[in-house]
Amino acid sequence: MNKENIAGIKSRFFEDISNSQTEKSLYDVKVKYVGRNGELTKILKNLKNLPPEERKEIGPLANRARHEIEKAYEERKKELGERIDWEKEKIDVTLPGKKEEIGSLHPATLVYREIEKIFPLMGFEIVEGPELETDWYNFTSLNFPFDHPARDMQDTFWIKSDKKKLVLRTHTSPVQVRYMEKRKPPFRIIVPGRVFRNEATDAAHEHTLHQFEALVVGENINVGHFKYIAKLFFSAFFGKKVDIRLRPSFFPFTEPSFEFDISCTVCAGKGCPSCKNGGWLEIGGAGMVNQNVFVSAGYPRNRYQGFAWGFGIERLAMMKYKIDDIRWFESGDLRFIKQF
Ligand code: FA5
Repeated sequence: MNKENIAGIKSRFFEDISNSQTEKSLYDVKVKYVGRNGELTKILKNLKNLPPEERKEIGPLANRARHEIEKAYEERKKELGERIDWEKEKIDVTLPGKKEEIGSLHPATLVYREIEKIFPLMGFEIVEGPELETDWYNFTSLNFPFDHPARDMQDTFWIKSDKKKLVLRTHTSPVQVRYMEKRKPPFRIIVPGRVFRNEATDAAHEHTLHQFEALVVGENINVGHFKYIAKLFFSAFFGKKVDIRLRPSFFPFTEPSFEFDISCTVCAGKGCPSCKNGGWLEIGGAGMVNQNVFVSAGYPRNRYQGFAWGFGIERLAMMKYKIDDIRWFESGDLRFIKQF
């Protein structure tokens, strides 16, 4: 056992590790020299059998060699770890790509966007209001008397609350008073939004639906303005000339009140299955703002006049995209949504 042996072990070890290309073979080299039965380990184990003089000389050399070997092993291991494994990195450019699913807009959203595009061109501001409303804004400020059966017109989801009487708004009309409290006429606004009705659903009725309200107020606004704006909007929306028809109706917050129909967009008023042969399609309610509503908002009685309407967005989408059942809208059924 001598110094040359140790120097030889070291140089063979360094050669072996520089030839190792994987962590596994590197580890095998380490075991070969400093493992339990490794070449250097054997020398270290044998130190105790050496004469004291030799032990003094060989001991520090062998220990230093072990440290050097372990340190070199760690460095080489790190080096191999940082190397790019080209085998693993290879890509097969002939494989088909991953298909990205692209979503589509819900038909109610499409109608929203259309409304929000057309009305600003006619000088309308788009306004929003809360879906959870107080009894005051949803009913009382709109001239619904407390004990009047008119409140039953819109079956209501009442919310349990200690403070104010709260409802899921049954229409977009509460935004009328909310807006007028803050602004003075003249103005033109559109209020799109979600509303809720506690009613049995069928092909034409949902519990959760969308409406869009219009409110135009000034000193000389009349029914003619209403008819003109509505006709412009529907012609732009359907991309064809649309006629309109008003029928007498009742809403507590308008006087006079109308039901609003447009000529059938399928048969142009001649009569077909879409309009049940009547030639007209029902769109929503409208009327001249009742003076009591202006008073609720803090305006003087009889100073201003205005018109308002509330139309169903799903009903419009059904006409535009020929959808046969309103329940598709809230169904979450992708087969339906993907068609738009
Ligand atoms: C109203 O909601 C009034 N706020 C409209 C109004 C506004 C009148 C301003 C005058 C002035 P009505 O309950 O009729 O009215 O609803 C208006 C429209 O909303 C209906 O014509 C219909 O298009 C739609 N709508 C109402 N209830 C449902 C429902 N359950 N499912 C689908 N659409 C509905």
